[in-house]
Amino acid sequence: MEQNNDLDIAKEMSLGYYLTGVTILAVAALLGFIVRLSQTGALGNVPQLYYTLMTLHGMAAFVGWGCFVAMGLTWYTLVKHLDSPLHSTKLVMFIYWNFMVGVLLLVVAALFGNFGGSWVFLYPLSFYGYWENWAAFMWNLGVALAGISIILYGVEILLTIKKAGFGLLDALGFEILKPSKWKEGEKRVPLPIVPLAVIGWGMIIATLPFAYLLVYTLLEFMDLVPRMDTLLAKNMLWWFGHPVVYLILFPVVSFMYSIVMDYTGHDIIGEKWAKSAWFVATVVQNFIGAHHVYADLAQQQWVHAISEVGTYAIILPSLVSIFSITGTIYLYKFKWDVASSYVFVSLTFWLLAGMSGWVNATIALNEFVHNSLWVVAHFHTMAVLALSTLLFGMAFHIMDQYKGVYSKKMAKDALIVYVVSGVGFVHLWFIQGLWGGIRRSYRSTPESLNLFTWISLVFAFFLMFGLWMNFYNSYMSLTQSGEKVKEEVAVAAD
Ligand code: HEM
Ligand SMILES: [Cu+2]
Repeated sequence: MEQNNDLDIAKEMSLGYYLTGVTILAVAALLGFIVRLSQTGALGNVPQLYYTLMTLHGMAAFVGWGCFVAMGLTWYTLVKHLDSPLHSTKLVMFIYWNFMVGVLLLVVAALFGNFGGSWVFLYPLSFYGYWENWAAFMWNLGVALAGISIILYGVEILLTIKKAGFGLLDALGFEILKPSKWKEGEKRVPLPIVPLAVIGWGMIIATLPFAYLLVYTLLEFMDLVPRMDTLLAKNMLWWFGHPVVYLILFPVVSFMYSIVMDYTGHDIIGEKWAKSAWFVATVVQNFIGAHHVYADLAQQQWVHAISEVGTYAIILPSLVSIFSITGTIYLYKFKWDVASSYVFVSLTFWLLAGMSGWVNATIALNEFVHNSLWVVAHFHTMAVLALSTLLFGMAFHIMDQYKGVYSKKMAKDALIVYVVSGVGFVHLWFIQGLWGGIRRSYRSTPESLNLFTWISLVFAFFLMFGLWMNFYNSYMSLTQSGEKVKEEVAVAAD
């Protein structure tokens, strides 16, 4: 009874984060559409509009939706698989509200102060834009607040695991080194907990250099410190900037394990292999961010080399997980429903997006695609088709056990609308990128392919519409009632 209560609380926490995040996504998708439209020239010559809305779109979609919802759905997953309560629901509430204050500052900085330094706002860009100084200050402060929430998220995960009686090192995959743990009937860390522990630990480490950079920038705005070395600043940013992608991906893998376990009634196959791969991620995740600065010739060669090898190594957890999950679905009877359909699509695009990522990671190929629209295509394939899909899948899975899903049919239709249009949308970018189109350009590049931009708008519209269908369905599921309740009402009316 006690346990059920803890799970109910975690469910409400998770769905609260989710509903907020999906609302942010609904707006972010509209911004993305306007940004793409502005590149055609249809709105006139509007570079500032493009940069400001692109900056807000990137931050809102990636952090306000992706990271925030991945964080939110973690609460349920922890309690469910650890069979033990959260360490502190007060901390979970604080993380939420502190993050929201950060979001508010970001919105004000962009919409009222015109900040448009892109979502990574490479140092020292904050000091040199068409925007007001106060706006850049507020933007840096907003990101710093989100950063504090991210660190606390990591802390809450680790403390919850500890509270449940598991060793932290074991949860990070070190269990594979202990033969005694692998005897029949031994209690081991549940597999869905492992990616959560890895990202919890990873974010505590990686956010620190970034937080230093943000605080330094704030002090520099107050003329209290001199200009920092810009290459050092870039490395500090990317130390965090790469693994923050894992703040979405690793929880997504955890949710995928969890859903597949529920839908097959079996554990994921190859547990030891999967944990070995997570062990690699624990070690390597914080040493590869410099693959974002391959083009900086001032960087030492050995840093480039380590980043390339490390990036290849971090492919392991993805490959092993894709294999284990697919194997589990193949071997056991899999129930096809809303969440499982989303899992299937997510799994497919995770593999495909990984392939274009491998191109980016390879220095000899990166030379051709660096800062081109190819990169934008790669990360939208990942963010929209692989990660967002599964966040929806997991949210519907939890909603199903809450008041029910308002319309399962709509959830499945939305998946079709959004996948078909998403595939079209990203491929026009892939083509433009290979043709020399550069990213973050307020006009279509290459100019000769402006028609491609126009065509991509048709796909963008349906993509946005598909996301809105999920937004509407989620909102109705949580505020009105689920399908089950609807059916009961229909029966009562008969
Ligand atoms: C309807 C859906 C979407 C549309 C129409 C859209 C459109 C766009 C456009 C036009 C850009 C500018 C690319 C360039 O010219 O360099 C962009 C950038 C970006 N998008 Fe999206 N996008 C969508 C969904 C998403 C989602 C779901 C995410 C993340 C979860 C995301 C994350 C980003 C990021 C991080 C950037 C980079 C911003 C920057 O460079 O500062 N987008 N998107
Ligand atoms: Cu990266």
